[in-house]
Amino acid sequence: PKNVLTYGTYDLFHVGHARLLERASGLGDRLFVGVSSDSFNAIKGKECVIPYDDRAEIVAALRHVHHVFPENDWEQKVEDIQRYNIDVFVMGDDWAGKFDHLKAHCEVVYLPRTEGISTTSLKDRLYPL
Ligand code: C2G
Repeated sequence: PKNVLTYGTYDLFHVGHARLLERASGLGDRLFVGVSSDSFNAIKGKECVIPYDDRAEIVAALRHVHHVFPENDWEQKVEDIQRYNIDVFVMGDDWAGKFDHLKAHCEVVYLPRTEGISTTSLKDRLYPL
């Protein structure tokens, strides 16, 4: 089976996330998702609304997702690629080029983001500035 890997915070889960995961899953047979831990989000400078356990549970409930695990730092991707025998690494194209070094280990694919939706825009709808 062809294994696909992606990572994300997946805070306030929305259609942009769903469409990314659906397309990523279409690139193979099993989709593995590293969901950013709360501590890693602090390192990324992202303030999360929803705690890791809930974000991970939502992603794990998706039909297209085979396995969810925590992403704790920037350094674990090669290890994850090896552990899960990954064939394709996928990210939205806001990351275009940033993970090309992983081409030494697997295919690297950047998919177009879904326009007009983001966690930040959802927050702004709740609390207009
Ligand atoms: N995404 C998308 N369209 C949007 C918003 C997000 O396609 N409108 C994609 C992003 O490109 C990413 C995934 O959905 O591939 C998850 O987005 P985030 O939760 O914002 O992920 P991020 O914080 O960028 O974490 O080590 C990698 C990082 O953990 C990625």
